[in-house]
Amino acid sequence: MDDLSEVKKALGYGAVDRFVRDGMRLGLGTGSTAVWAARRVGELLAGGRLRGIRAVATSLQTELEARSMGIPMATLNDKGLEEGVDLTIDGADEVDAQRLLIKGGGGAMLLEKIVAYASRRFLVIIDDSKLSSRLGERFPVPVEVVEAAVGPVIRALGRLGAAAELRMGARKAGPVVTDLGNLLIDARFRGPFDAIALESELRLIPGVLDTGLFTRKRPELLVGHPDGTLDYRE
Ligand code: A5P
Repeated sequence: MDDLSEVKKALGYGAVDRFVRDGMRLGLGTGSTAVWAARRVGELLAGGRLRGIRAVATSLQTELEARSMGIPMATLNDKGLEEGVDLTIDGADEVDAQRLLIKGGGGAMLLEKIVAYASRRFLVIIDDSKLSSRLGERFPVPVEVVEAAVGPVIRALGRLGAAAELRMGARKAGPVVTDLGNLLIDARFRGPFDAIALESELRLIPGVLDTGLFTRKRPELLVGHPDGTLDYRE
């Protein structure tokens, strides 16, 4: 299995088949890997092999995909979800040996973090290219900001040693606007950083809503390899 999209599909399907059970409240992640988990849930529900699911989407992408498959959708504000969700299945951009994450390549990290942190179990599904010896070595840290704070936040990130730039749309003029109506700044740090301290520091900058650093909830991992095997790390 050398096609990366086949590995992603195996991860999404494998995660659902191993961990999703009747009656669960589920968080459905965002991106080209997590979308396969939503598709598998939809397929099992349609075939009557899974029942009683209520799902919370982490993005418009996932919401549309899940609704098109007939998955019953809810929000964390709904009756019956006062305790959050049982399990969230989501992807990531980088995962280090301590299971600290960079997410937000798809710009959905704020909602992803809200749902992940409201989950009893948080399962991250990644192909093995996402395993990182130093967080930030390949992906910038995404920072979601209100529009009025773009300039000040870019300058504050510069003072912290990052090359920061506003994320621009592809096939859309101007910047990417998130599902929550905000803008994104990608911050590329040249050297190693303390992700836990950096997450806290960035959130203190006025106008920053959240970042793609996930350091407060260590996920379970399902790692996919090019030969098709999946490796579960608790
Ligand atoms: C979305 O904002 C991200 O956090 C995704 O979960 C992450 O970028 C992984 O996406 P892929 O599975 O498409 O690589």
